[in-house]
Amino acid sequence: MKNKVYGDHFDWVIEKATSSGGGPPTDVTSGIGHYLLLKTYGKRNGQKASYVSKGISRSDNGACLSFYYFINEQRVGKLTVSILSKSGWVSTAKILWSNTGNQSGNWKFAKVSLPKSLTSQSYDIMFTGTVGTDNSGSVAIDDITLKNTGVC
Ligand SMILES: [Ca+2]
Repeated sequence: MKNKVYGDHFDWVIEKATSSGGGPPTDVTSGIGHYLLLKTYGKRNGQKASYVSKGISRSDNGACLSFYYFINEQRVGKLTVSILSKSGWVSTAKILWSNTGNQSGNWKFAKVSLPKSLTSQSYDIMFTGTVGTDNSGSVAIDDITLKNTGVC
């Protein structure tokens, strides 16, 4: 995965689960592990950070992306998952999934089907966090899994 994406404003950070770090107090994997965190504190409404895979091989059967996400309050921000695919010189981004705040302080599970029409050439998955009007909360992601054996 790479963190420096053209046009975004800041970076996701890998953070250890703690009750004092501003992110969720536990991670999904073990409770005391790490997660990807969008630190919204000090950022402005509309600022973005993107995290992108490094070239996923094509799959003729489609793929299934799953992950856990955490958006602890309303107005904190938005999480968007996009697929970036290349056709010749043209690169297109298509939004596959999006969600905003008010997730009541829990980790939620998400599953996204990638139909074979989108995976017939190599592609990338991009997670984008956008800061909302309330920058006192946080957005986090954990346990990202991609299965290339078919849609979900
Ligand atoms: Ca974890």
